[in-house]
Amino acid sequence: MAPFKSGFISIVGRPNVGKSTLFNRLLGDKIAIVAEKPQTTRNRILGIKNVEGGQLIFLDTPGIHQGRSELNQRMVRTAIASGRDADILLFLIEATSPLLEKDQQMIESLRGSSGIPFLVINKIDLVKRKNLLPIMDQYQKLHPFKEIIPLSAMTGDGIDILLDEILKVLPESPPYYPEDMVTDQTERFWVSEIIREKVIHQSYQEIPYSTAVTIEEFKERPEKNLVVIRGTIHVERDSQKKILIGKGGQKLKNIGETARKEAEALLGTKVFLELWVSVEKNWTQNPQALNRLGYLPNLTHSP
Ligand SMILES: Nc1nc2c(ncn2[C@@H]2O[C@H](COP(=O)(O)OP(=O)(O)OP(=O)(O)O)[C@@H](O)[C@H]2O)c(=O)[nH]1
Ligand SMILES: [Mg+2]
Repeated sequence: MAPFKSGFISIVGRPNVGKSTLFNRLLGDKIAIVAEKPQTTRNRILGIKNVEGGQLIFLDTPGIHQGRSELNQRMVRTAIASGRDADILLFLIEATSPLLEKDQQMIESLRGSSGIPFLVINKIDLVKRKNLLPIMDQYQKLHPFKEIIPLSAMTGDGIDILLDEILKVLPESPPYYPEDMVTDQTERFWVSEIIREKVIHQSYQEIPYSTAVTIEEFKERPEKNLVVIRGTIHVERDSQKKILIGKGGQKLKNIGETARKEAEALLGTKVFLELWVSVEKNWTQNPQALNRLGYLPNLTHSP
């Protein structure tokens, strides 16, 4: 019998190239939040996939970029730390806008990793096949990638090839996690992410990067098949609070409604969700506020 394989596979890349979409696709489920805008993912997100003869542990990470705020810097440190610990590193780029120089910086920042480097070219559904060859050629010269795999995280085209290649080089090891485990993050965390996603989807134009969500109460009432959740959406300015609440509270109500439905699907129970909006001036710059909101200096856990 072939030996069992298991290991950590980190997905790293610039913001908005499709890391979270790829992560969800690899796991076959919507786990990480996805948005049209950059800097959506803020934490390292872990997802476990069990296949015959192996356990693949994927890490979704924040986009690597040059943002200056303390939050941005913590996000980038998190991404780099997740990459360092990995057995396999998936450097994700997008076929629509390869940016050799910026990607070079990203690859440099992960030079210390012992992970086997793959280049994954995403969004091939948006380009002609013949346009891929020059991209592959350019990046090949940049770094000794073990594999270069073009795919579309959105349509799923090429995913099986990536999974096969990962399994080939994954180290022999017993599984790290029990077979019924999907992620190591708590339900509380996932509910906060669902709320944050709805805020992004429903108010991105007005409030780009400045919302955080905390869960104040998460009370299970099994006798009623109910979970009572109270969450707070933190914004940086009074004007943003006004926008989020909306006319007659309508916007906040819509956010709460859509988040509640998704939380119910996630938890498999009824959910009572109450949301508050609170102004936390300049929290993205303030180390103490960041700690309080759950964005600790190092947002990863080593295996
Ligand atoms: N056409 C197309 N769009 C894609 C593909 N993969 C991702 N997208 C879109 O690209 C946008 C960004 O996707 P995300 O998965 O949130 O990107 P990300 O790299 O996780 O972004 P950050 O977390 O902000 O760093 C979304 O609008 C996705 O729907 C793809 O294969 N094809
Ligand atoms: Mg993401």
